Amino acid sequence: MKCRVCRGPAVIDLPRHNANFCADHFLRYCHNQVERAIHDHAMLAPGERVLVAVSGGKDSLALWDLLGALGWEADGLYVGLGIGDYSDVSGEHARRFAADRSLRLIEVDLRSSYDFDVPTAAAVTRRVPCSACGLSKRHLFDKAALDGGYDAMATGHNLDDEAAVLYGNVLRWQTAYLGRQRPVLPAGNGFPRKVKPLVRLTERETAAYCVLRGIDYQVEECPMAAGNRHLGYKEVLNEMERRSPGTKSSFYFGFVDRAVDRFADGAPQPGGEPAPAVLGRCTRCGAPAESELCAFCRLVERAGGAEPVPVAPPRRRS
Ligand code: Q46
Ligand code: ZN
Ligand code: ZN
Repeated sequence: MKCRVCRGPAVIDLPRHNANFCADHFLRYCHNQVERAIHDHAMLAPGERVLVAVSGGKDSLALWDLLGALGWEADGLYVGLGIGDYSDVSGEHARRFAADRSLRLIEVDLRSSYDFDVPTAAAVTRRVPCSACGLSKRHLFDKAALDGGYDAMATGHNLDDEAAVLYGNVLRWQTAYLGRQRPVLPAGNGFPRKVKPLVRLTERETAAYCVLRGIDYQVEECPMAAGNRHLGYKEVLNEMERRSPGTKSSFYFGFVDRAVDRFADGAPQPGGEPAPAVLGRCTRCGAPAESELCAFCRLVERAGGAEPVPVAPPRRRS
């Protein structure tokens, strides 16, 4: 197996590009893909400050590393979710990455700041943990980005994540979500700009990037991921990709290039869905809200101070 560029020994094969790369040219490939995503979707302008949502996993640490390598001023934000050992180890990886590179990591801990954690919130609300978790992360990311005056909030969503979410939204024709599934969401209405610079890389590629760059990351799977539909969608898409390399990329980028505008706010909605509500402000925290309190403050009302529930040990990734 030889590198497509230099003909030296290759360390990775990328069937969807019909290419193999040596370590140096694979790292260059990753830089190029991220640069192209940022450029093609006008995610960031020169000199802008970025806040990276850091989980301690491969994608967010690869993203932070890549943005730095490409010259962006990027700080990290880690949210302590209180998911037992899984969160403890994830936090350690995030802190070590930042300390080793003298980067700034902002930390927010759900338990110490809001008196609840994700397992407790899931038990109290009787909803899947990812629902309370996603809601909390979105709220705290938005708040930190706005409070810190960052120009954009960057997340480590990769091509597999985006294709799986798109697949799920199409299966259920969730048109409001489809209209928002873009690699960049502009700032406005109390929200910061949100960008996904890894959309051109798969999770196998971000894992390989971390290994080649010597980045230690959380390899365990979140113990609360069971019931998360996206894992099943990823399996289906991986099988299709195996049979026909390039399927994920053409599915996702075909949608972004040719279909997402059809689902944008204001576009006629299939099934006569009502137009999205105009948001007011949360009377407690000032975040955008559909009622007196925003969804996060309502969650704090319900789960804050509740008896903590035990957490199952982490599951190793298959
Ligand atoms: S951390 Fe949170 Fe994920 Fe765990 S509870 Fe679900 S959303 S799976 S990225
Ligand atoms: Zn090479
Ligand atoms: Zn609020």
